[in-house]
Amino acid sequence: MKARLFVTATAAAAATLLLAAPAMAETCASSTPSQAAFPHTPQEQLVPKVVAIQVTVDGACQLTVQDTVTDRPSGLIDGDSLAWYLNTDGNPSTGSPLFAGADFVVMLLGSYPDRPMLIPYASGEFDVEAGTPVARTGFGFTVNINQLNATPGAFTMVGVSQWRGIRSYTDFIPPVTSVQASSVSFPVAFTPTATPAPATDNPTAAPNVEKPACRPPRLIGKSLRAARRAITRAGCQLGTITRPSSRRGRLVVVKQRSSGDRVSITLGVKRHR
Ligand SMILES: [Ca+2]
Repeated sequence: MKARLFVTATAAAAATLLLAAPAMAETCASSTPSQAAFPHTPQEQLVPKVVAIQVTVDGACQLTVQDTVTDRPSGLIDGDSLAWYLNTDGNPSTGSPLFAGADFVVMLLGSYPDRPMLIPYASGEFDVEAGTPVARTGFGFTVNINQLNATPGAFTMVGVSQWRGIRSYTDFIPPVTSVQASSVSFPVAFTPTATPAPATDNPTAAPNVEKPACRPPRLIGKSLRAARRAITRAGCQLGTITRPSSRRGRLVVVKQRSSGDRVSITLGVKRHR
């Protein structure tokens, strides 16, 4: 898959650098609306190109990122791709060292133009297998902040576009000035919600606590992708993912634990007899 080629190209270099432990995610129930725009002059005067990125945070924890693209009136074609590398935990030392501490990348491929994928950074690479589809918005996407292990404050972002044309080229937003990509920054403000209080017998005692509809499904033996799907379907949130040090073989869930509506999982290598 092209996505794997593209995102693993950086993995070898990234893996040599030490990574700090991921920050604790905080839950967003409502966010402060904000907008940011990043106009861009491509490094090469070729068409098509991205001439701006718009970022919008609404009041309901939805983040929308959209490129303004010229000369692709019918959308992306096979061989084009747009990517947005997001540092969502406020920590440049977690995530991809080559993409300014990006903890996630969202990729929109010309070969799958209606299906942007949200891909987490884990164990030294962007883990395509753990990718989940998110909603497309024009040449961009909309995602819930709670899918991003977000810490309130500012996100940083590196935009990348690849174009298939007479001469194919890759363009970075902001322009690359060194071996590592630089990034733009925009506010993602929300007040983290406290852990829901324990349920009481009197349902009127805690009117502000929304009872999670989550009923944790059984995940043992499932692949990460299947587990992720089951967790979403059950109205739960995926918590921490613990991975084995060796990634040889097929990874399946070997342990799960729930806390509130979050289900954390431990992956292990599936043994064949
Ligand atoms: Ca980070």
